[in-house]
Amino acid sequence: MAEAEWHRAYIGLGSNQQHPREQVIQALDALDRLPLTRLAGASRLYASAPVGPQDQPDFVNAVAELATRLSPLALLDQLQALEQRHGRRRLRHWGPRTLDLDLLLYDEAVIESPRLRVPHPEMAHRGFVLLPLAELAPTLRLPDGRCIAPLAEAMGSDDLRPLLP
Ligand code: ROI
Repeated sequence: MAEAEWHRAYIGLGSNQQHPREQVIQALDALDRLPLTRLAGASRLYASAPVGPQDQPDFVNAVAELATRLSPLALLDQLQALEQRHGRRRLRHWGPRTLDLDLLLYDEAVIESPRLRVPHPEMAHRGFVLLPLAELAPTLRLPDGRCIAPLAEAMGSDDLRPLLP
C-alpha cells in the first residue's frame, strides 16, 4: 500500500553466512532500490560476536535509515522478499543466517500485530543494534521517549568492532 506521506524507518541488518560483509553491502544497495523507498543513511559495518548460541561465526551488522512511502506491513513484505532473494536460510532458532533484516523503528509508531512488532522487541537489549543505530542517529528516541545514545553507551562495545572499509 502506497501512502502520500514519507516515513522514516530504521532497519537492522545482520549476516553470518556466505560472505557476510558482501551480503550486508548488497542489502544496503537493494534497500535503496525498494519501491517507494530511498536509503537515507547507513552506519558503518560492524563485526559482532554472536548473541545466542556461540557455536556459529561472528556476524556482520549494520543499521540503515530509510525514507519510505510504504506502510509498515508493506515494508515488512519487501524486507522479507529481499531476505528470500539473498537465499535466506534459517537453520535453527537463533542460529546462523544469510541475511536478517529487522524493521526496528517506523516514525514514532508502536505496532503490536501478529506479524509485526515495532519497535523491534529485542532492540533495546542488543549492542549490535544499538551501537550502529546510535552512530547513525545519535539524537533518536524510542517511542517511549528513551534516547538511543545512553542506551547504546550502557551496552558497551566489547563484542563489537567496526570493519575497515
Ligand atoms: N548476534 C549478532 N551478533 N548479530 C546478529 O545479527 C544476530 N542475530 C540473531 C541472533 C542469532 C539472535 N544473534 C545475533 O538473530
